[in-house]
Amino acid sequence: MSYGPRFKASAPSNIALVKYWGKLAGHQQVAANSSLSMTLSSCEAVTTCRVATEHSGDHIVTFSGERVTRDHKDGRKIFAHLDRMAALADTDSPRPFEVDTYNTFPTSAGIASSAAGLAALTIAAAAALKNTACWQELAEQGFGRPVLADLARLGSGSAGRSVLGGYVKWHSGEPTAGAPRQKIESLWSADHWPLCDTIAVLSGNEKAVSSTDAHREVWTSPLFDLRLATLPHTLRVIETAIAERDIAALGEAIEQEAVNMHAVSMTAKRPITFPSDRSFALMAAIKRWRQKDGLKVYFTLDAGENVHIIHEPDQLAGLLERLRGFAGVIDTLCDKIGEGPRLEAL
Ligand code: 2P0
Repeated sequence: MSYGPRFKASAPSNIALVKYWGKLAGHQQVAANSSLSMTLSSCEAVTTCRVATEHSGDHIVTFSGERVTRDHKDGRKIFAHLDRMAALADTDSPRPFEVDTYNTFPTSAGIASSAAGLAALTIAAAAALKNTACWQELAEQGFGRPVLADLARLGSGSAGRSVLGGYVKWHSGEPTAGAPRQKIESLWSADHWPLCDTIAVLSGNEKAVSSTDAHREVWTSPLFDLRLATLPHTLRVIETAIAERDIAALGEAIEQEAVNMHAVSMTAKRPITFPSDRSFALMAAIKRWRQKDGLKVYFTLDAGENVHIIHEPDQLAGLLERLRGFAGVIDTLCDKIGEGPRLEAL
């Protein structure tokens, strides 16, 4: 098989401050609610991609150094997304991609690996299709950031937010025939307020239930309607706190929002509890460190047991000192808000 030039996209993960939790029935990857995240810097997926010059054969995918197939658990979303991207080629019939991808952080443990992975894949595949690593040229050829974000969203909901940098909002809403895309936009760049996300890794293990499965269950929780009704207010509080760089207001709101999301899953008909005893112990300790020691740090959790701790940079040393002595913390990843993906030709 012969291939065109190779392109490399690096896309960071993101941490949701207002969570995407639940999808609207009857649509493809349309969120039940609007969400807001900060795009990170160093927890990222690095993906190289090139497209075949011929129209035969299947995609070739290497994930963390291992070849994966269409029916492999790590391959399914990737192959489905490559089929989607291949169908966007200017040519009559799709051409297969060759992809090599890895994450710079532990996968499936509460750090949004599919967000980073599907964002990087979307950008690298678009670059390969259009034979350019220039964002401007990509935009001129129909792959501007909003289009790339929306394509990534089809691969994995949270991936749409990782295509942009800074504080990113995904506006949910029933798609209409004239505007089938979801709007995903950066509300503030990273330098508006350079917050840190220090991730306490409590387990490097894969979680037992996937986010995609958990999304399906939310509708069976008696708390879900209440969540949807109160989220517009939560979003307003969090957006105002970011606009005013008010860490106490932001922190209190994101803690309540994270617990709200997990309460929905824990009260579903098939209950799912992502936080472990260690997560709950650390969440309690974070509140104690705040109340007793004046440390200005706040937790949030994704669909996993690891705890993300949001704070301003001057709190890092005090936080690390406490995390070092905390039972169950096996690693600490110090990340911060960043400007989003990078793209280069190899
Ligand atoms: C979020 N999460 O907003 C929420 C909070 C995890 C907890 O979006 O089925 O992997 O691929 O759209 O994006 C994780 O769900 O799910 C997620 P799919 P995804 O970041």
